[in-house]
Amino acid sequence: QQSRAQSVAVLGAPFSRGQKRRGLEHGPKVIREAGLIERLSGLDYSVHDFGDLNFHHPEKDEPYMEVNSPRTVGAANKALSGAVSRAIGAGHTLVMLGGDHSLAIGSVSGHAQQCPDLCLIWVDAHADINTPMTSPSGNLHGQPVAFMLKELQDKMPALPGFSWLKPFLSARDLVYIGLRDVDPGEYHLLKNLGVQYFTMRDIDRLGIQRVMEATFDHLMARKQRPIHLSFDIDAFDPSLAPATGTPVNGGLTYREGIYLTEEIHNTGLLSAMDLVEVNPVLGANPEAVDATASLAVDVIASSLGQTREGAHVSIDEIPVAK
Ligand code: HAR
Ligand code: MN
Ligand code: MN
Ligand code: MN
Repeated sequence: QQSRAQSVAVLGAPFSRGQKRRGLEHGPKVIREAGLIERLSGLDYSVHDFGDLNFHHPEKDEPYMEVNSPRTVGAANKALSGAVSRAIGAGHTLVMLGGDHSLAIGSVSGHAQQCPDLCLIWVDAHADINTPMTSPSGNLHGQPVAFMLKELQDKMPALPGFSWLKPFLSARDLVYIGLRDVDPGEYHLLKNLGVQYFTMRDIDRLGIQRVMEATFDHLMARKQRPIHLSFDIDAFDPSLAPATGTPVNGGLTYREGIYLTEEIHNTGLLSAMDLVEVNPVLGANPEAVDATASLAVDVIASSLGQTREGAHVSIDEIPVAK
């Protein structure tokens, strides 16, 4: 346990075209301003801030079928995938700051390039597994998981902007936690593929401790493997994370969220994580934005070893009195 990687890479992805509202492109900035780098440095890591990616937006990007901005989202994720793959290949534990959740396509695929046996823990109010044909909104941030799954290959149209991507993940290598707003097509897919998921109702029934035990039992049954944690801030209750685009009542408490991330750290297997959907433009006031950004920092720090118990920086002995 506690096999702590010595270096963390932080990569900002100021991108919002996986959905229709403005503001998510400022996510990385407000999460940094909430003190992320200082907090991680305090955990005994060498922190490499890779800055923010500079996304090139194609000028004309007509919807394809009902899907909005496919070329823009595809190109951004291709760039992100390469950057994530390089950072993980260089030995860093990767933290990706979104941006909208369509960015998980690039983040998880880049991670999988280096770690083909990774597993994915998706913490979210939403399942984000719509295909372009089942999506009620046409927004790609509601679809990233569908692009990853091998089992859905023949359900996916050839979207412009995505020819670089091959599905790379099996449904059995994925666990959801926090679901409470699942579309009919998504529910069908989850059941049909036999995906392991824990809704907020399951957390009510079992408690977060047993949910985490069952998550690791499911993913590590055959062998230990690297974890990708994709954390959508809207998994939290909107009272804690108000500055986000699709809040849903009845979300994770602060303590459930922190317990979840502490347990992920305790596996010693976290290899990369996303923190997405922090939208400072949608906070009702500056306090709402600060609360959401500071919660994001707590989630990241806890995933990387900040504990409520203490001792996240080890000292050798108590200084003697002078
Ligand atoms: N399920 C809906 C759709 O596909 C809304 C999901 C998007 N919201 C998110 N993703 N924040 O987690 O459009
Ligand atoms: Mn999401
Ligand atoms: Mn969500
Ligand atoms: Mn402390």
